[in-house]
Amino acid sequence: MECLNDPNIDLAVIDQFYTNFAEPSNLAEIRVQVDKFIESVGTGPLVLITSGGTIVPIEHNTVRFVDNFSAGTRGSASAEYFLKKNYKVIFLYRLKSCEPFTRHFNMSQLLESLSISDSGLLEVNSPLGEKLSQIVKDYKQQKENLLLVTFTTLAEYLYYLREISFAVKPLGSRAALYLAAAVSDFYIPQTNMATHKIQSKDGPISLCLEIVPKILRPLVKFWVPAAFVVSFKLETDASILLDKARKALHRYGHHLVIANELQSRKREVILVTEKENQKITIDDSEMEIESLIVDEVVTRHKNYIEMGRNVEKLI
Ligand code: 9Z3
Repeated sequence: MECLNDPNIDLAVIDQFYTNFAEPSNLAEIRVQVDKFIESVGTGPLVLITSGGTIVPIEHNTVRFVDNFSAGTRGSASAEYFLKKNYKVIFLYRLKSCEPFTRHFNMSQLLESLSISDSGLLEVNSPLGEKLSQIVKDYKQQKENLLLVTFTTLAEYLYYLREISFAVKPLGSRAALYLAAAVSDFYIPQTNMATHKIQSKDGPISLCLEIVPKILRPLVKFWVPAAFVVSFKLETDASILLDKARKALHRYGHHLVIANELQSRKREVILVTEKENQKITIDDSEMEIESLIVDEVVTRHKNYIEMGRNVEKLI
């Protein structure tokens, strides 16, 4: 355990951990897309948002897997608010979880709102019509500023997160990471995994899941050392939430932990920094808490960039 305190060993432990998983076959292709997107950033800010839950397969030819509750609401809503604040957004999200813009309606609502006129033209009816035209406008205006990358498994998430972090590193403090995905803390090493669908005729099974090391540590220290990093801490027991959030802040040395409790996460969060705890609540059901969270994060990110400039001037 001692060796984990040595920053160099830390990286070696994580690199070793990655070898438990096969590299996604499209990793290089994703890197090309991300690099191209980053070229378009100019001198403005960029945020990498992670969103949705990861799956942990229990068979190589996966029929069954361990999943979690995350719907990707926090990440997808936040992406839209960052775009409104003129950020370029890389949205790394779980396939089939909520996406920016399309999250506002589902396919049946869309079909329900469409009709075909006598002349054969497709028409959109109220009440979705008005909402839809605003969403279409916003989407068309922002689509060049948004890059979508999907993952499904924990392994894909881990590889993409590391690769995209390497790609955004040169942006220095202009890059922010907003880690809202609900990432599994447990995994099954490939060597312990059944190749084919496990047969029920063989009787009950027990699963032994190993602990996923905390990759926030190498991420903050090595992958994106100058970026502004925001993580989320989720608990179901409110009495341990703040303590766990503060411990995460100290352990990883990043800038902000946003603490939320499962049941109240859409109405209340607490921003935890070295100096203070700031509670954000909403009671107006029309409002999304993400708009207030993103306001705060953007203000803090701007101050962080500015602080870096002032230090540069002094040197
Ligand atoms: C969060 O806490 C997110 O706010 C939610 C959003 C996943 C609760 P939804 O996707 O929910 O809108 O349904 N994300 C981070 C959860 C997490 O696993 N954090 C790790 C931890 O708590 C640290 S990075 O240990």
